[in-house]
This record gives sequence, structure tokens and C-alpha cells, in this order.
Amino acid sequence: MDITAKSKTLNLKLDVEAIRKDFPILQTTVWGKPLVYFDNAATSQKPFVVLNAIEEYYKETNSNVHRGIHYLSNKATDQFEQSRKIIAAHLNASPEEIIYTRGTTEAINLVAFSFGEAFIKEGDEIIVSQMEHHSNIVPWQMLCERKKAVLKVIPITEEGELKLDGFKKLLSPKAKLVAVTHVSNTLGTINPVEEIIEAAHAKNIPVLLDGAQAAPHMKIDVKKLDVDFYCFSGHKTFGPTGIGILYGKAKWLNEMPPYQGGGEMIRKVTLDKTTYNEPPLRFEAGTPNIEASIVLAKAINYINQIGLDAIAKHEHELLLYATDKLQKINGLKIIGTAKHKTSVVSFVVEGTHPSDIGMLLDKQGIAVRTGHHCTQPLIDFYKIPGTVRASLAFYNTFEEINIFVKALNKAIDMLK
Ligand code: ALA
Repeated sequence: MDITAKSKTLNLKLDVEAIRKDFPILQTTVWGKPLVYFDNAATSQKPFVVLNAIEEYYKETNSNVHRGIHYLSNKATDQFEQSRKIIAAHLNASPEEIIYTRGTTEAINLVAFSFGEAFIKEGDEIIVSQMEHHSNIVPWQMLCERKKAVLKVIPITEEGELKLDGFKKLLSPKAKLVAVTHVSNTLGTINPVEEIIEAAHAKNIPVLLDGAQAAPHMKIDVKKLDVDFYCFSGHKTFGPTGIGILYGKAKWLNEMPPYQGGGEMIRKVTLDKTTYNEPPLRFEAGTPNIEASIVLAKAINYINQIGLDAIAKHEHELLLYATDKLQKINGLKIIGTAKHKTSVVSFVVEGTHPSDIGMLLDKQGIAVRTGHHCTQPLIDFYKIPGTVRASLAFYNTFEEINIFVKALNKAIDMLK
């Protein structure tokens, strides 16, 4: 099926029923009910093209990369580096600026350690926001402890938007890095990253964007953004777990020391002294996740074939539909009502606990996440125990939202 041609002729309209057939798990049942998978912000489901590529890799290619002169090792290395080129082109970056990591978390830890070693000293400030995932808070806190630096926090509004005036006030000469999320995993807020980058760069402060929740939903152009570091996870982008991408501007990567020591990251090792490889290999010590690195490019090709514009349009329509239906439920309050959102709806229901609702939805075949979503400071800001979060992907349907709303009403009736 030529999905691209289809979405073009249908004016960006996705053939969702055809797309769903690409995802075998979407045809399964849970507790005897058809699965409604609304936990895409936690991890996405995988299409056949990804599942088949995993099997194919182990059947036909499996070998170590950059190490052998034999046929299979060269084949694996070619595919591994070809995948890096596809991912680089997808982000509009150069392959040398693309580092394979275990995921977004490791990518941020890599920058916190390595950029921190090179550029952060006592009294410097790192700026994060109130809506960050723990993985974009804790590595910076650890860096601050190590270097006696200071963490500063961009405040947010009740709607879940960054307070840009507050942000601009933090851009003092002591600020050495801004690390913010592109899209909030709990609220769905799409942050005004262009404005953030422009304001930070006006003061010569580099910016890292946590793109874990953005990459599955929108086109990312790191050159156009002029962002210094950008990271995302394979498993949230319809690819395998255990793989992530760190994009870093060459001017920073060239100046940053290795994050881990081991094979591949060296130029020459003697027992007295070791010299290091150029980026990206300098940051890829040890045998990488070869299979997932290769297969991630298949997932990227798959979403590009469908078209990220068509994906964004369908998901926006789902968001509006779900928001409208949920708003009509008595006692339900949506947490995160920013003007610009991806397809995430978080909510609380008066007189109920999020985890009770989550369990009752599960029994009706519906997968949502409940709790703090690894954003405790954000949940504390709202003074709530957590939320129920429905996070939608391009393979979700309006009919699934109807099923979800009906099941939610039933759950609320049981709990009240
Ligand atoms: N960070 C992922 C989520 O938001 C796991 O659920």
C-alpha cells in the first residue's frame, strides 16, 4: 500500500483502518475485550515493518559493527551507519552529529555528564522547567551537585504553558544551558521552542530539547530550530526499545569528553594514556544495540511514508474530539489546557483516584497510564495525586474514543 500517495490524494486524510492492519497488537484482545491502546506516550506499538526487520537482522545480518573484516560484520556496519544517515536526514542533521544511545534518558545523562565536565563550573546555572520529566531534571541535579552549580526553574501557568517572561528573567550571565521539553508527556503542551532558543541564543546560552514526546508526532528540523542538543527515544517513535538518539551540534560534540570508556570510543590505548575517537564514536563505548539502531530507521521510514503532516492532522482531530467528550463528564477536570497540544489528555475526576479509574478501564480493554508520569514536580504544582492520561497515536480512532468515554463513565459510576 502506498500510504503517502493515499494521504496526498485524500488531502492528508489517513486511511486509519489500513494503517491499523500494520500493527498486529491492535488486533488483540485484553480481558476478552478488543484492545484500546491509549498509552502511546509511555511506549508506542510496532508495525510489521519493524517486527520483520528485527527478525531479518538476526536471521541474515547479526554480527558486531566496526570490528570485523568478515562479510557479516561489514554488512552489519553498513546497515548501522546507513541507519544513522537516515536518522540524520530525518532530523536535517549530519551523521557525525547523531549519537546512538539507549534512549532519551541516556542522551540527557550523556550531555549532563559530558557537557557538564567541559563547560559547567561552580556557581553556573542550568535552566529547566516545572513541567520536565524526571529524566530532564535528575541528571542536571546530579551535575549541579558534582559541580556546585545551581538549578533554575521556568515557572508555568495553570493551563500548563511556560511563563516566557519568567524564563527570560532567568537568562543571566550565570546561565550556561537551558534544558526543556519540546512536548510535555503529562500535559501534551507543545512548548514555543523557537522562541526559547532565540532568547537563549541571544545571550549565547545553548539549548537542549527533550524531544521524546515530540518526535512521534511532528517533523523535527534541528537546523531550522538551531537547537544545540535534541534527543528522542526509538520505542516511542514506533521502533524498538533500548535505542535513542542524541543530536548535538558538532561544535559542542567536538569539545566534549567521552561519557563512558571502552571499545570503539578510542583512537589509541596504551597503559599510560588513551586518546579518543571523533564524535559520534567517541560517545558510543562498547557494543551498541545494533539491531535496534538498524530497525529504528525502518520505523522512521514508515512514519515518513505515512507523512508527519497527515499524522499531526489526524491526531489533532482526535485530541479535539476526546477533549470535547471528556469535558462533558461531570466532575472531570482536564489537567493541561495549553493552546498548542499534541494528542495527550490528562485528567482527574472529583471523588476518585486516578489508579482506580485506570484499573477499571483496564478491565474494559483500555490501556491508559495513571499516576505522576515521572513528572512529580508538575503533579505537585497542581496539588493532585496524579492524573489519568490518555495518549493517542495516529492508529487510534474516533470509535475508540467513544468506547473509552463509555468505559470511563461506567468506571466513575462504580467509584462514586
Ligand atoms: N516517559 C514515559 C511516559 O510519559 C514513560 O509515560
